[in-house]
Amino acid sequence: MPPQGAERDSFVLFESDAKDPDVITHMAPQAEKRQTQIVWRNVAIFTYLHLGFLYGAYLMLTTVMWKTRLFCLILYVCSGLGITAGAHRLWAHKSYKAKLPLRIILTLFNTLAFQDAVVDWARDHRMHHKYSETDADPHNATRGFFFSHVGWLLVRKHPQIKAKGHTIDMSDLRADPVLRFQKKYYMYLMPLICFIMPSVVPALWGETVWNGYFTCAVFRYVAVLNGTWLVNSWAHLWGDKPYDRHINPVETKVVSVAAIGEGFHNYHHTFPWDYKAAELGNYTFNITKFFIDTMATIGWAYDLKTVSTDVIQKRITRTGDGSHPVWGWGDKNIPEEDKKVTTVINPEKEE
Ligand code: ST9
Ligand code: ZN
Ligand code: ZN
Repeated sequence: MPPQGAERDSFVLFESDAKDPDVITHMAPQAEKRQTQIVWRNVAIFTYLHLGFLYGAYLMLTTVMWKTRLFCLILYVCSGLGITAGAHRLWAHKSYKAKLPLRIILTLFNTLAFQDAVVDWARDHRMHHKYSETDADPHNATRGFFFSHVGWLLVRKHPQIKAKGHTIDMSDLRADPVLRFQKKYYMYLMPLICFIMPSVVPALWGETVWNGYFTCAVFRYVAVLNGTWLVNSWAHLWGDKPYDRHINPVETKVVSVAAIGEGFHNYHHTFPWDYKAAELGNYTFNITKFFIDTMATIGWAYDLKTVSTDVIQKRITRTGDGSHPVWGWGDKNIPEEDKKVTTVINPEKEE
């Protein structure tokens, strides 16, 4: 039963509850006709960056030194971790806690990724979970692949985002001095860490600054952006839903590789507080889990939250689509009574 009256505004939805008609009336209505105001400055910047990405890819395949290629890969993983282990799992979801040295490292990695200050990123991301697939979700995937991938960064935000924004409590992150420092000096830190440092460091082993800029800065930056955006687009459109078939997010290994462990999105939207952002967290597909586990062994990451196998199994049998490799419908271990209470959507018609 969702809370009533004023309390409802701070009620965090479990997304499958969105089927509840009482909750639906409370959620942001889908505007029949949306007025989109294109931000041409962003269109120009992202066009330039993507052309630079293509040129950087050409240099990566032809003239750059092996050390530069390796450095580019290391920067991809580090900036990726700044988003996955930092902005996403640590700060937006608080799925684990981090000691000061780790918070500083993740803030540096996060600035290397240039996806705006953590407090702003996490505010949009908390909106994405609370108001998933409505106009108050910044990258509402019901508006199609392009909008959820990059289009949402090319237009003014829907008024519902600003109207519902006050329901998101950000006081925890605003209280962190490391994040306050990042936000305050972002316009200096970001160009230095994301563009200047990756361009000049390769000069140490004889690479040109030109090559360093187009590969380790532009190519790497745009690659990480697209890896991230795929979680909003592809991972909300095409794949299996073993944990909750009522929501749009899916499981996709392709996106998991690009997004270093963030493609298990049906699981993540079902259990957003799990530090693995996946049920099993196989290291090949979830480098981020490997990183957090490693930090935990040296004591810099602690209070890692996860979900018990029992709870996951019950959820799979109650709301999954039957595609789970262990507890899918083909599994003899599923109790008959669980199968009886399961509704089959669009059942196959008998000839
Ligand atoms: C980028 C972000 O790319 C990507 C995020 C992706 C998230 C993915 C999540 C998936 C899970 C994790 C997977 C990780 C995988 C990683 C893989 C790595 C290998 N609540 O925004 P403004 C209010 S960034 C409350 O300007 P406009 C607020 O008052 C790329 N209030 O709106 C605000 O003022 P302030 C680099 C809100 O004017 C005011 O509105 N960055 C909220 O409509 C104005 O806000 C860029 O390119 C809210 N949520 O402009 C910048 N939002 O902030 C792109 C707003 O002072 N962005 N308000 O409080 C922009 O240029 C603009 O935001 C805009 C909208 C044009 C898009
Ligand atoms: Zn999502
Ligand atoms: Zn999330």
